Amino acid sequence: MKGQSTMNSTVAAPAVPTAQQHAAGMTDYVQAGTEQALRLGNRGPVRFASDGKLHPDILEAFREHGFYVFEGVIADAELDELRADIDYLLEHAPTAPDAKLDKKGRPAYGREFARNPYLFIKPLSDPWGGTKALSGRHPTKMAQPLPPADAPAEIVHLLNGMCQTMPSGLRLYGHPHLLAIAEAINGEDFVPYNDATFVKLPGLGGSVSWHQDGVTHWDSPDWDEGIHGFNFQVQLYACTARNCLWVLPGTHKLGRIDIKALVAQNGGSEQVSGVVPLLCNPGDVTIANRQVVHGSFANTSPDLRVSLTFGFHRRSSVLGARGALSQTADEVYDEQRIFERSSVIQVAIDARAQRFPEETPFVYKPFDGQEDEFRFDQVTFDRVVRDYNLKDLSI
Ligand SMILES: O=C(O)CCC(=O)C(=O)O
Repeated sequence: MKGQSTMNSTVAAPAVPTAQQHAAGMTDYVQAGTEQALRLGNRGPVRFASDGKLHPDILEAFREHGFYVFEGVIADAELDELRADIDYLLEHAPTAPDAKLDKKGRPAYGREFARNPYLFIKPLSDPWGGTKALSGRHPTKMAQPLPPADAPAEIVHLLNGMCQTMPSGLRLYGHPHLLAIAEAINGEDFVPYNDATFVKLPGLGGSVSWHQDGVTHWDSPDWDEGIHGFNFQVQLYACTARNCLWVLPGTHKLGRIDIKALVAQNGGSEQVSGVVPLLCNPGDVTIANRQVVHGSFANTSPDLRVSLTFGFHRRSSVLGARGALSQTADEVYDEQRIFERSSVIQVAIDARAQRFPEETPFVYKPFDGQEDEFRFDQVTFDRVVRDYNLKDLSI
């Protein structure tokens, strides 16, 4: 139905913008958000204090705003390996969600994995906004500009399972600075959450509607700002205000936010006020509290964004919790489940040590003394890493 008829008038539904109109409509918003983001002062290189722990100033800024941008974390050589592995996955993707072949007629990559490595969407669409998907945590819909006439019917939006689909992804999972950050935030016995790589193709990439990530612990008597953990995003390309993730600073401390009301107060516009873009150069890494309100717009810019996104929790948030999001409610995260999923970190540390022998490996305390049982080789990969994401610890 195009418009809503009343006794005296017809109210036209908002016109669907073309990609060019959508991009033009973001110009002022992008500029204001960029200026505000750069004023916050929560960005810089990873720094450690004299005790070897993450610098307390960084933790304080993260706790205040709910996110932080670490500059220049991933060295160029490692970035090249990550980009090459992503290119391989995109090059060998099935031509459609259920297709068996890739665009060159070869068997599509990854059909042997229990969880499909690829999630497809329609170009410039918002797959989750206003739906019940993912526990209904995206209550409003973003604008879905008209894709160009020659756009493919479906494009890759997410890549799942970087520890098994990308050798460089497994090694990244063992990065000593990233794991030191996870330890500083969630304690020595920190545990993994999940991973998903957002691919925002130039002029085609979809949006992620405003949401908070956590779904299980909002009413917990132990609720606090860190109970739903945090996510890293490792950025393989520059993130501009037009293609990047935006967050509403400080909202991780406020409990569950009424996102419908937030958008309604904004006249129904997706361009919510007060949110800021996570501007990055290639090799920068962001952390975002999973409770902070965040989202991203349809990518009507000419720039590709690839964000390897993976999170960590406090062990206490997960132990005894039931499955949510990608996991089913009949799963209970007991000691064994946590041990098995966490052992991927230990294998990743060893895979990394074999590739970068000059680096000092991270010591993951829950596996201190058990390293030899988790040395990276094909047998261990098949035992520990293959289909590891069936055991994600989503809350
Ligand atoms: O990177 C994006 O565009 C969305 C990321 C996101 O929503 C998330 O990690 O929960």
